[in-house]
Amino acid sequence: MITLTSKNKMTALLCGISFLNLSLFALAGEMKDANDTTTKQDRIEIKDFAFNPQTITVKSGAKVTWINRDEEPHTIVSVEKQFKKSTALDTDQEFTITAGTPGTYNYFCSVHPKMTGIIIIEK
Ligand SMILES: [Cu+2]
Repeated sequence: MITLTSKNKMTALLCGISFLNLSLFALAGEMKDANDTTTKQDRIEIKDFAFNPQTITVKSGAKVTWINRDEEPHTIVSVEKQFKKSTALDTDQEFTITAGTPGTYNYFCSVHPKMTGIIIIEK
């Protein structure tokens, strides 16, 4: 049985702290990795009542993600109902679809129908 002297307690505490730091580093590393994978995704930012980029070309099977950077809610609705429409996206909320059959997909925001965008899906 080991009795903790105050020096030992300090060492134990320091070990605890460095362990915590290590896990924080590990966590930060994982978060960075996660960000790296998201940058590989095709992202469309919704800002100032517009889709940016307005036209995007992606490969079939790729994920397309919209993120709302406005304070207003926006939706993503396929003109010809080629994909499931989104719910109203709040600020910083995302919506992702997987690009399917190659073709041209027009979409708009049902809250502000003047907001339109195009996804071109290639093979
Ligand atoms: Cu909108």
